[in-house]
Amino acid sequence: MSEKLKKEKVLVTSALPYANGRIHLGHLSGAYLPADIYVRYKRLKGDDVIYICGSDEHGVPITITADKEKVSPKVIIDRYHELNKQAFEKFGMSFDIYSRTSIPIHHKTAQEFFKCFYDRGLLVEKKSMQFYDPKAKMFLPDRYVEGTCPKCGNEEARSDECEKCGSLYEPSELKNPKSKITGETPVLKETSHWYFPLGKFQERLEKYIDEMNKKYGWKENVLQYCRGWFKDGLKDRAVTRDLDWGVKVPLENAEGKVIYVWFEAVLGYISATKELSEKRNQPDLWKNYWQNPETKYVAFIGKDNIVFHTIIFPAMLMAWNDYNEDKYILPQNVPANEFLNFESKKFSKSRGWGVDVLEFLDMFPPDPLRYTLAANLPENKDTDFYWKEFQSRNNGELADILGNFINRTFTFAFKHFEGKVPPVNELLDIDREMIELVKNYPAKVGELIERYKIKDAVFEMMSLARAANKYFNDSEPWITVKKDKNRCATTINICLNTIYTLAEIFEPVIPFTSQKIFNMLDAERAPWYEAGQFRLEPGKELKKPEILFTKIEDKIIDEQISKLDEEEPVKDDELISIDDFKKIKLMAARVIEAEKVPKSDKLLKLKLNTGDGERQVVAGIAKSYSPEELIGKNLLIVGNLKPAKLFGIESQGMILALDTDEKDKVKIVEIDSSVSPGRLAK
Ligand code: B3M
Ligand code: ZN
Repeated sequence: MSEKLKKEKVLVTSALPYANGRIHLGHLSGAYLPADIYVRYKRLKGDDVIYICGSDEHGVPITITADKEKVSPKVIIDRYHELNKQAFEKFGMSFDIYSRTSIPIHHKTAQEFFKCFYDRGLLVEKKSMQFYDPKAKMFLPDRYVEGTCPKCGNEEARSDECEKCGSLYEPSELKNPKSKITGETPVLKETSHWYFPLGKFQERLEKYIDEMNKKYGWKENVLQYCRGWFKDGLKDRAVTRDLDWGVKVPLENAEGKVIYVWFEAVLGYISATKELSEKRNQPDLWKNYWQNPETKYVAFIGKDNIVFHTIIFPAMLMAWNDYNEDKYILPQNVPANEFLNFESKKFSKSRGWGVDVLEFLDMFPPDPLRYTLAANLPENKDTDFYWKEFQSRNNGELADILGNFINRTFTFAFKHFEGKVPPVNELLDIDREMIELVKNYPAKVGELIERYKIKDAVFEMMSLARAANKYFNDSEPWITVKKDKNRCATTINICLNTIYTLAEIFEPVIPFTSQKIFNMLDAERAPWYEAGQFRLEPGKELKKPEILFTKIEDKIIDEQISKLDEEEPVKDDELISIDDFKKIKLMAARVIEAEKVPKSDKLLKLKLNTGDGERQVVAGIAKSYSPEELIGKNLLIVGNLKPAKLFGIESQGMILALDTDEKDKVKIVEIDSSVSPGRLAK
């Protein structure tokens, strides 16, 4: 049997989304749609696949949402688990199970791992200083504290992790910490936690990733990320938290402590598979995948989850395998995607930017969305969802290329061949070329999907539809039908068989439409690699064609775009009092000198006339203005800001500038040149 036809045992997981909000299009492009396409292809290929997902229902993201709404975490997880499950279903995600981490099986599994490591003396108990909010009377884990990242200066860094530069640090290293509950500056107070000695696994992890990469080709973005971690050296990681929502630490004297959400969430993949085994009444099912060295395990995630899937989870499994007879397999590949933005900006729930999946699917069918997202997956760099692109992919590609080809072929078959597959007669070169082309497509597309080049695979799928239209045009059946009906029959036979192949290779991307096409052909799906071999017998009756794609009018898209311009609502907790505002001294200042700050591409050093004298201000506007064009301009500045050092240069104020649609570009607030420097805003 050739390599590609060998049946594989495949375990696929997609990151477990937090059940604290609705999933949006960005989530789909990161960890879900690519996995679903991969899984659907693998199933058609005949591989033995299970596909696992579920809600991540513990951790601070959940408790924060619950606190905000003043309800229990249970209310939040029940609500969003249901909503997200529905959204995935409507979108056509073909999970074998969509489980949740609040179920008893999961708690038991996570506690077993913890207990095993604890009993073998692997976990180290350490006292440490953690942020404590004296007003709220509680330890503040992770995201309850915000401050400035000690590594990159990001002002919205979490207590132990910076999303911007990806570094992890001790809470005590965070600068200017603030409690998210009370807004107070928290104090550091002693507590004790158990630590997993990640450093002990560094050598083995490096070897594991290296081997997997050599054998299976890991993505460059993933490798880069891991190398960065190894270079810094892996450190002990606390695997417990002071919190009461989560999986309880299974030890005496551990009241008020739960297992760190990441340490148990990754095990959620295993517990979900156990739940599936129970549901299917096959108790050993999960072991057949997780503890079977023949299994190929692929973990689909977004880029912010890389370290947990390539380093922490594998280290946990290695540790388990060191002490137990029943050994787990490790991920064979972790094809993490970058992010999808929405109309050039990050998705943001709080700012109301972006569309969630259920909202989208209330307006449009799933397949055009699946196709648009798949054709533009952030595989190597961040990409964007644009309404206009969605429209043109639907109208110009799905409807005009794929839909049109199918439609005109069916119209011919019904009008001139009684709705039956006509016979093949003498073949000309043009026919032979088309037959050959079609035959090779499943392999071409399949190989790309195998290598996680899904975007390229989608491009190839549409190329076959393009080639099919060209074949139809070049064969001129509207002429041959009058002059040489045998010739016309051959053309239509080849077109119908091409439709069969299209229905199959497009199935992973547009499954709902693919099903309709198979219905129209009144045919069953073939094994993937046979889908290009002309399988429709002459004489076979066809079913009446259905509408496959509906064009989306400009009006509908313009409506969506105009919604974007609506003002973002200011929420209650963002309002400030007039007294707060009065604290800020806004004043006019004129630029007298300007120069670039060496080694920085963002900063300019300005000397300003402020009426009462001169001041030096460092401003992040170098990407928008040259030093020369600023001289003489009258600006608005914050005049009573505490001086700060930027790149070692003192800055005695802040220039006001507005953001623009272009990344890194701002517009300074200029004021009338007749206003003298030093004038105050009232
Ligand atoms: N819930 C983070 C996220 O939703 C986290 C993933 C868990 S995967 C085990 O992005
Ligand atoms: Zn940072």
